Amino acid sequence: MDNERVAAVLSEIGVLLELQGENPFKVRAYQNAARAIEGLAERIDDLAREDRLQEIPGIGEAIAKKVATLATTGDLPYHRELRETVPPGIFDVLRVRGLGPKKAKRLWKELGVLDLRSLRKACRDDRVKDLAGFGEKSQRMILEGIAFLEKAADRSLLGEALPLARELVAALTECPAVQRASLAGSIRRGKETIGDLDLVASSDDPEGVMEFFTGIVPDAETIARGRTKTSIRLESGIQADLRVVGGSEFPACLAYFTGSKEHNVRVRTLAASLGFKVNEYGVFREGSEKPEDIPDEEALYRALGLAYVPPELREDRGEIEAAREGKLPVLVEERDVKGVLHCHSIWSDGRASIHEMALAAKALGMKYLGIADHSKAAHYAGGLDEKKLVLQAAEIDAVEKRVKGLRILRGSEVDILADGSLDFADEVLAGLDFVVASVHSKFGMSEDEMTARIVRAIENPFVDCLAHPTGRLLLAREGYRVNLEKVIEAAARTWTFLEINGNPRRLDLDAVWARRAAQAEVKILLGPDAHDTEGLADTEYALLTARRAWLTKDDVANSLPVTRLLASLRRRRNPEAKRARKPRKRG
Ligand code: DGT
Ligand code: CA
Ligand code: CA
Ligand code: ZN
Repeated sequence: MDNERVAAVLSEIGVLLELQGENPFKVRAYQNAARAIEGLAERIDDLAREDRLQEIPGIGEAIAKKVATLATTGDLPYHRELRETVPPGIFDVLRVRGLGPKKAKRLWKELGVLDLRSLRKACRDDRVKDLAGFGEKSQRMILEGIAFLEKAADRSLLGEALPLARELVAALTECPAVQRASLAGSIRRGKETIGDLDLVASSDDPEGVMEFFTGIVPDAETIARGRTKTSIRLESGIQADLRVVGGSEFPACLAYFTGSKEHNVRVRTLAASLGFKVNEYGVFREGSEKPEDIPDEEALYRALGLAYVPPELREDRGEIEAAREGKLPVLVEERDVKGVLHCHSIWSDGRASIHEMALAAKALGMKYLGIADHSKAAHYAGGLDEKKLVLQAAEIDAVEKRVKGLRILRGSEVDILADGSLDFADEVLAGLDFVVASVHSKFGMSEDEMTARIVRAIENPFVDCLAHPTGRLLLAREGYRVNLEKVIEAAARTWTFLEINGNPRRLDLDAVWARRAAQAEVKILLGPDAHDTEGLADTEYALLTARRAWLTKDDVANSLPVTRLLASLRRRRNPEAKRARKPRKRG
């Protein structure tokens, strides 16, 4: 069993013990063990085999025994038995924002809440508000939380779905009966969550393609099979729809099934006003059965007097007007991104050494890598204190000498404390190349308090970037309440970057807010928030979100070469330069 799975089981044991009202020390022991294993560089089953589990800090004899069983057999009877003592639906209840084990236990024992259904009923019957520790407001928030979860239930993360979808397209391309194949739907538009995967292919032998598709992955279940459309369900539960058309129909079909629905409606309306009909089979002059000659999507847009609209923009947010006037932005591209900041290492909760991260960044063609491990307040993530920060600097210098052609920048992901002050003194921050600041605690503040807290942090001249500005976790947790307009205003005034965090569970800022920030002349930093070498590739999800936000190369801070990036960071620390700043109007 891998470290992540073992850690998940231990953390669930902690929750189960808490639901049972076990003593807090025992609960905490399991939580700490889970975190320790999550942050481990070595494989847990190796440690178990070598009988070295007790070398892990925070793991005593009793837990080590259980971990050994779990890691080597993949099963832990103690866990299974514990699980049988609680209603299975309680785990859904725990996913509701604001409900931890203590509250869930009270709802269960005192109101008989067993799952989301009975929880909603208890709220609607007005029974939750009278429970100790709840109230009118929390009853309303619980109802909102349930609605959020239900909406999330049948969607998947882009980061989960995109790799699968690409594998399917690659496999289809190999099929001899397939001429062209492409992603379509929300996955092609780079949307942050995906309802299902849409694929489009062209062929003279649709039956052959469908036959191939139903067997494309061993464990897929065929939901529906037809001549033009076949749907399968992948092992992960994600559904994939494939449409197959003849070669000349491919571009229109691709455009149609790329959507969005709202974009398509606008395209069809425009087409009608020009005397055309557009559908999934082609572009037709009014009254004619014969399709226009449309070799690709570019030609389709051209036929309607439009510049080519990249899929990420097809949301009916002004792209049709811009395409007509030739004012579409030149979207930022992968090759524009010169390097990344906001990466973690084994110094805090990352799983790779600085050297490993550096080699991986270089292999990806990056010119610089920013190490921003957590600060001391983030003890759950093994945050660094001032002393360790100094030691880390020495290692960074040493690694930089070994890895030619890559600058390694010294940074910190410093916690924003409850009052908006920072976890490190200004003198400490001043010694770093860059600083990203973020909120990791006290999510329950009022909007005014949270906004004041974040704005104060942004106003610190050593804070270069606000990381994951809303704290949301897609499909799992809404962000904290914060007035983003005021955050953007403060960032613009102080030359502070705002991040699009590329972790597939975050994508924070989202495309709509990132666009508003850029319109206010705030530079956006694409941050992978990588915790291992593979995490560096999450920069791509931040990039897709940036493109959905209409961002150009100039809007993106890490499209700058390292010397100019560093110069720009130094400038914002200098109050003279800041005062001299003149607003520049966007063209
Ligand atoms: P999703 O799957 O919820 O993440 O979002 P989409 O955009 O992939 O939506 P989906 O899978 O229902 O349909 C794929 C595309 O097909 C959609 O973006 C546009 C097109 N489409 C589907 N149904 C309709 C429809 O009723 N009218 C129009 N105009 N287009 C449709
Ligand atoms: Ca879809
Ligand atoms: Ca679909
Ligand atoms: Zn963070």
